[in-house]
Amino acid sequence: MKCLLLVDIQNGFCPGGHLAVPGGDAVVPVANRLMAKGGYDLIVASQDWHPADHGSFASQHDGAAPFTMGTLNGQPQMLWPDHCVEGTEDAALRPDLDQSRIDTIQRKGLDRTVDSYSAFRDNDQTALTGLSDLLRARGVTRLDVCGLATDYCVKFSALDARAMLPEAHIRFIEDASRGIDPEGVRTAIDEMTQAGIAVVTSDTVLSETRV
Ligand code: VGL
Ligand code: ZN
Repeated sequence: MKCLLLVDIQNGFCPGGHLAVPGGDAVVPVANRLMAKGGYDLIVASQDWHPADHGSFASQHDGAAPFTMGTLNGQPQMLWPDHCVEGTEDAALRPDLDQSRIDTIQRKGLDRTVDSYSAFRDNDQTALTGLSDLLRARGVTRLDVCGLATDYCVKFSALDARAMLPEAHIRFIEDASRGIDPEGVRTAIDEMTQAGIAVVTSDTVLSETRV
C-alpha cells in the first residue's frame, strides 16, 4: 500500500497568502502529476486549520511581532502572522490542486493552546490527529511526504511518520515541497536523512510507474 501525504497545500502558504512560502504555488503542478501518475493507493491532504485566536499567532501576544520567538503553554513557540483561520479563503486548499484525487483531508492546529506542525500529532506530542491509525488500518507500507513548508509542517510530518510507522518506507519529495527559510530547509533535509527518510524527486517517483 503506497500513500501520498500532501502537507498544507493551502492558499495561506502560497504567494498572496498570510504566511506565504516563497514559490509555494510551484508545488501544485508537481503534486497534481504525482496524484495522477504516481500509482498511489491512498492520497491524504493535511490542512492547517486554526481558530481565529490561536496561540501561535503573534496577534495573541501583547506587542509581539510575527516571526519572533514567544511562548505557548510554557514552551518556546515561533509566533506567526494570523494564517489559515478555519473557514477562510486563506485556509482553503489551493484551487488548482486536483482535489478530486484526494481520499482524505486531515485537519490540524484546531487547539488554540498548542501548535501542530505535524499532520500526525500536536507539537507537545500528546494529542494524535488519527492519521497514524488511518495509515495503519489501510496497511500503508510506503509513504511519500511533500508540500509546505519543508522546514516546518513537512519535516515534522515526515519525522513523525518515521517514528510512528516503524515498518513503513518513508520518502520526502524535494521538488514537490518549498520552505520558509533556506537554512531551515537544509537543516530539515539533514534531519530527515539522519532519521532514515529517503530524499527523492518526483521524477524518481514517476519513473517507478512509467512503462
Ligand atoms: C506551517 C507554520 C505555522 C506549515 C503551519 O504548514 O509549515 N508553518 N503553521
Ligand atoms: Zn499554522
